[in-house]
Amino acid sequence: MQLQGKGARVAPGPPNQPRRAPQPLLLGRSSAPAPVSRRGALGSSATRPQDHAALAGFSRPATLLKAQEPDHAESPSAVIGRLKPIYRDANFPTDAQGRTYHLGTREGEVAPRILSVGTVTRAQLVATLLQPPAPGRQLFQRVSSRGFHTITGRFEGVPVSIVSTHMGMPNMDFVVRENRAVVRGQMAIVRLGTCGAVQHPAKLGDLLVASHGSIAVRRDADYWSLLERDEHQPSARTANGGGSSNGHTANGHAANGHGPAPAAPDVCFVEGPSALAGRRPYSVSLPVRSDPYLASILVEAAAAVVGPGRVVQGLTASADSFYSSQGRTGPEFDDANEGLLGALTKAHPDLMSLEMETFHLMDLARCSKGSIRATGICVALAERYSNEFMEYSKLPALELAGGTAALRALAGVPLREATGEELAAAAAKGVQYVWE
Ligand code: R1P
Repeated sequence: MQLQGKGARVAPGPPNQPRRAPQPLLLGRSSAPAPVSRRGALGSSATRPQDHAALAGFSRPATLLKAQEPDHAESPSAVIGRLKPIYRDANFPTDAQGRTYHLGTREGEVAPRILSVGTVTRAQLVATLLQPPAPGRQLFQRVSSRGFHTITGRFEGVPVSIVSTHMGMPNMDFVVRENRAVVRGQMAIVRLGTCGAVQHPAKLGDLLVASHGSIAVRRDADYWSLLERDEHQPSARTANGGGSSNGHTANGHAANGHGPAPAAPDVCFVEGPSALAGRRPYSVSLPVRSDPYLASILVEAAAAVVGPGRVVQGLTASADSFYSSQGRTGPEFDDANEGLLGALTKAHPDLMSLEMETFHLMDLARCSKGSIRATGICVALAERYSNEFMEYSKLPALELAGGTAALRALAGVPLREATGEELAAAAAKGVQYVWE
């Protein structure tokens, strides 16, 4: 799908511009969602031998280790620098304790209300707002071998988890799917990130709530592949021999002798009998929607924390890179992205921010058969329109402000509880909840 115009928005009646948020939207959703679809039973025949010799502290040959490997039920769980367990089920790997492959958590350790943050330091900072999950206990904390941190406690009495998600949509995929697998009943997930503000009224230090949903911006490598193919068929690419070696020119005009390219200069396509045939360097998805009620209480909570003048609602764009797909330019690479930001704000006047994860969170929530409610809030760390970057020392206070708002929204959103059947299955498995 290519850069496209407005008209396909699903969100209920958003305005055309990012806007300040003096009041909650009051777009409540009361209908019960469809039952949660659970994965099949664990324990397929697919076991995977581990080469433990490569891990720190083990110098014995892998063959010897395999022979001495303890029964999987006693294998230690996935923590940094330790022996890894045996995983079962190549389709959705978990260890004998039911711990997921990348996040390393199991049922009972993750609350149905999850705050997804980009960094470990943000997770630890926002976790200072939590109380212990149960009297006499510490906050539950787990670090997976892949560096995902999960912290579970209570916020205003409600069990919540904070998960450091790292960067990009693939990491969001791990976080959403693996947490979905270890939580029963409906879930709510809010992403608290940082972002670049792309236009007014969003400005440095504001809290930007993606209540209009998200689009995805992806670099299409085929564009350059097809350019290369055209290089080998020059007669197919250009009729007059003009233009740059890569098929597009500095002024945004098509290099095929067919006149100016369309208004968006990132759209540097070559027309005519060319392998490129109109392919564009970036694809932009249709919007996916935010959970309207969750977003509305998040806006309300954020406005209560920092004041309504510091909260903006609108659309966010999640890019598949920090650089090219967010319109950052430089001489080292041919990214053909000089006009990307302008094209995005032209096609989506309510676009307020660029970041890298919210789209995938909302996309998976949309596909979760009603089992996940999701939205996102970001601190505007940069202004792309002025090229200003916020003083970094101001970030922790804003992370705490956004974290407070997000935790309040998570604690306040109604969720369908696990069914009796689901709870019975958990009891049969001997699941112990860290917040009980
Ligand atoms: C890029 O620097 C990272 O910062 C933003 C982007 O989405 C990307 O993950 O969010 P976080 O601060 O949550 O990581």
